[in-house]
Amino acid sequence: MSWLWQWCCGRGWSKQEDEEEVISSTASFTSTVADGESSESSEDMGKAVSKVSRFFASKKSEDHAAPTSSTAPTPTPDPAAVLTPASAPVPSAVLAPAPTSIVPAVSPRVPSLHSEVPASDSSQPGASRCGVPPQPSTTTPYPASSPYYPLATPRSPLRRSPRPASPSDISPARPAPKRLRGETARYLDYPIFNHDATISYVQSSKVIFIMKGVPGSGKTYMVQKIQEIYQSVPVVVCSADHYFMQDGEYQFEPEKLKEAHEFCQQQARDAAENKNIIVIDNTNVRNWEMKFYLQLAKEFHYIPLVLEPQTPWARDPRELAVRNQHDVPEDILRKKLKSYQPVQIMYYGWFLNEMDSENVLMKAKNWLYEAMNVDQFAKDLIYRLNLSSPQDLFRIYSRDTYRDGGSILHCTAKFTGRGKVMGAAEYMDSAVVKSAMGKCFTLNIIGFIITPRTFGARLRLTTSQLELWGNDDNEKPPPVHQPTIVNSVDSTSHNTDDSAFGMQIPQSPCKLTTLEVSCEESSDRFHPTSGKGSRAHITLACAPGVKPVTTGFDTIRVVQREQEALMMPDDAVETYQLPGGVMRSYGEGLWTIYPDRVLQVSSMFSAFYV
Ligand code: 2AM
Repeated sequence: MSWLWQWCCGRGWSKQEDEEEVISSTASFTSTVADGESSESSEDMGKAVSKVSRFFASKKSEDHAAPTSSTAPTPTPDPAAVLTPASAPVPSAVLAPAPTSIVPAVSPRVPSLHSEVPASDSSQPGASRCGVPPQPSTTTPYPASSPYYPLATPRSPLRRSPRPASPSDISPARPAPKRLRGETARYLDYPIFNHDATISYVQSSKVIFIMKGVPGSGKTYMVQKIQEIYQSVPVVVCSADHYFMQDGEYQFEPEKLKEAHEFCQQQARDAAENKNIIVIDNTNVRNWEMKFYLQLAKEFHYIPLVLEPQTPWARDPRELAVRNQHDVPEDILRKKLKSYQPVQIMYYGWFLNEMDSENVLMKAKNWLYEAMNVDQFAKDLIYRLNLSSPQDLFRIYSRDTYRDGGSILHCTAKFTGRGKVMGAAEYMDSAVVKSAMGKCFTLNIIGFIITPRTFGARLRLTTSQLELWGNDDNEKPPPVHQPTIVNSVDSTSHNTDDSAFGMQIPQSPCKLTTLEVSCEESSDRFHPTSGKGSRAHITLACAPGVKPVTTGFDTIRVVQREQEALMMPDDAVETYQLPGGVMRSYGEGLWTIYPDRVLQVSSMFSAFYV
């Protein structure tokens, strides 16, 4: 504990070295204890911190007002119309009220989402071939302060005061001058900080940033940057440290660490009701510490993004000891680095916000209704799934097979299986993947694939998306097993209404970004993708007992059939006209819809963390 005592008494407090010091140091305490270090040392820490607190109390007059966080007023509904397949006679079940989107404020430096996002990926084939019509957008300014989360950003009450250090208090081995914090700014080369389309998309979505890093690595500096850049939308910073802040004073009680973390979790849960951005500012040295927040993200439809400072010294204990603003000594940092677990990722992909997820599901469902009007399609699926009516199909398909209960939609770019899949390590370490984390991309949905097992949206990836594509397009699909549906009555137990694979989102701060874009008639209509990236899809729903990965295999089968069909006469493949598109049957229950228009939707490249 001598380091802390030295820090309190010997070095004095300077106004320059502000809140990062305090928060980071407490983060160090909390995770030190959480990491299972001796309770004796925690007690020592507690005593030392009490001394710090008493010292702060005597310095109260120097305290600064805590920075405020912003919050949203009652959101304004966006009258954006929901697009259905062109001139489709919509069955009554589809005539649900169009979802309204809630439009958060857009930062003055960032143009509107619709003018920005498609332009961000102008290299993509879809964007260059298809004009993107401008879409009206409304903005709602948010007030600058939050009455609800006074502890959300209470970083400045504790300040160092100028106090001459006695030479005996400072170890001569430890260099006294700190590195300038501005230096950390050089390593903030992340899309969430410098890519306008991404900033705009994050402002219009629900994102949870989970910080991970040992003290001194630049974590807290990143949090401050997030607050700065996203100040126009509700951002809530949650930290176990906030629990120990009482009336502007830090009062650490080691025996209350559990409560502190529960408090942090409650803060996050409260914020998850309606805030755009949640930041979890804990050290998260071990992965289980993030578990609650990842679960929260799934439950409340947030896109998760774990942020680890990429400063060159982030893993260098000697350098961290110099840089951390609270004098955590090298040996403790070394221990922390030893127990530091790399993030575990099940898969990487492009994730849609909840409003777009709901909207894409609804549009897809409309296409399914259209397909139902084709007698051959209805009969084929009824026969293969042993259904008693076409409507049963809507009850059969669901998103229940997803572990997370089928929350937001995503397109898997690379399945890494916690790093165990071949090529996972190379993929995770590649510069292109690292630099794309958190970046906004426009996805082009060019069709739908319907089989007795799966219902998927098919994508055509752009050049920059293909760079991130890591799945095997030539993977041999396993033998087809038709799902066993005993009878249509039993099947209703899978889903009880015909909106079974839709999402029920009563209110959301997310903005709808889906756009339908007309395309020129092209010669590749019936074989729009092949080779790299041709497996790219979004699983919309699966039949009972069918795993989502099957959608990818069904997509591979369709691509193979399309290539085979190229060698056949035109009329060899059954083709049916739908309002706004064409449907084809490739046999064995493989049906494909080729819409006249591409459905563009924004997404964030991130990961499914475990
Ligand atoms: P999906 O992309 O078709 O939905 C969790 O299982 C997620 O990982 C699902 O989204 C699933 O497929 C994807 N997935 C599972 N196993 C996979 C595999 N072997 N290859 C590619 N994606 C896989």
